[in-house]
Amino acid sequence: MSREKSAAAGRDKTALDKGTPAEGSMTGMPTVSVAESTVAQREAKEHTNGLGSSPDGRLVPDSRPVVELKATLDAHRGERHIVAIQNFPDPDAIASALAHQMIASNFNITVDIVYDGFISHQENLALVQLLQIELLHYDPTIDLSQYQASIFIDNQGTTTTLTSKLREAGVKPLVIVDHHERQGLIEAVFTDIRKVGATATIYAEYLRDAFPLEKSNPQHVRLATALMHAIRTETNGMIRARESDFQSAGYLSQFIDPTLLNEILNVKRSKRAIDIINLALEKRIVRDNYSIAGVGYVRYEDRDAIPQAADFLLTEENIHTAVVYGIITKEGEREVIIGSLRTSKVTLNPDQFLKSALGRDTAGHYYGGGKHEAGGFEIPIGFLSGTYDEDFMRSKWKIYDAMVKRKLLEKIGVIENQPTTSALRPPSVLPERPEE
Ligand SMILES: [Mn+2]
Repeated sequence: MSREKSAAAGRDKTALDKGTPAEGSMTGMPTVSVAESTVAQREAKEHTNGLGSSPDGRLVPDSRPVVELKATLDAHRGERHIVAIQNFPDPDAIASALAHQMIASNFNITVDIVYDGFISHQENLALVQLLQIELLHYDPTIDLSQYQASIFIDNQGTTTTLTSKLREAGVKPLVIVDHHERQGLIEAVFTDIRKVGATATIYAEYLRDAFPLEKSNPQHVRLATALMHAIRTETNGMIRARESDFQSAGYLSQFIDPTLLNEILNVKRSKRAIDIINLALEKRIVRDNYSIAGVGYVRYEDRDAIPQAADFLLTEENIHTAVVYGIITKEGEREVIIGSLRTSKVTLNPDQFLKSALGRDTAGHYYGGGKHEAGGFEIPIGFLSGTYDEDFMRSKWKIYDAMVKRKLLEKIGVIENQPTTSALRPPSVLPERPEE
């Protein structure tokens, strides 16, 4: 317990490393519930009636991280802070940052929530829009030196490219609140890193203990709804939740707007995304444990459904690699083939695979690339761009579909083993075969 409790207290590294001998005997436990200490602390709080110090000197309310957070923020009254969230913000980062913003406002601290990447998932866009959360997308015109301190929430500086930019601008880390493994890249004045299901769990606890929410305050209702959504997504719908996550969710449940939560969850399962996943299932061809699907024309807004479909195809038995692609259409913009690759095969390097399968354009740029376990590609349609009659659209898709499929199958090495056309022409892919 000592480890987790110290981590919960977030005081400093020495406290974390030392532990006391008496408690040390318990550190053999693989996981320790922070919630245990929370409950004990709450009992202590009841005994001591608030924030007074307890004579036994152990589980005093003052040891709660929120007390230290308050003191830290109090020492920085009236300042302007930046919350740096990861480059691809997820609900946990977004909701927790919002909670921090609201807590900091009690100390007249202005907080900007900034990310240096993309919000691409439909569900996250819905969260931001429905809950009226103001996120700033970093661009170089933002003068980072205007901030007196940086706050890292749901990350420790390793998953945001703002870390180095902030360092260069001389902005010092003040607060780190996270639930990932300790990464040690940056040091802050206040650090609260705990092994709980979500950062939102920690912020919900801060709120419960020191900044109580009110049901009549619509801002509070939105915040509670965002935090609840975060805990749910981070714990796979509470399946991986621990006691502390349930406690936080229990507290939040008094304030959430179920309709709003439902709306966010429904967007996550938007019909169009499901349709595209369905289409990928229908159109997929399976060769040597690879699953490949061309899904035809996809609206720009639904672009994110392509990686989701690839993720889904990967769940099929005996499939180690899935590729899904389609032609993205956007009014007034050039058409482009967008593809996603997902693999669970350790020896397959998505970057190399896509580069060597698809090659490069006349300017020498590769059409595709990737990282560990995932990759993507973009192939401009060029001269054939534009929406015309149905026949033309169908022919255009067939040509591109056949070409992409052929390149991938060649790379996999299955295409030489059989007549080209049979590999390219599973009935479901090309239902009406033109006479070529
Ligand atoms: Mn998280």
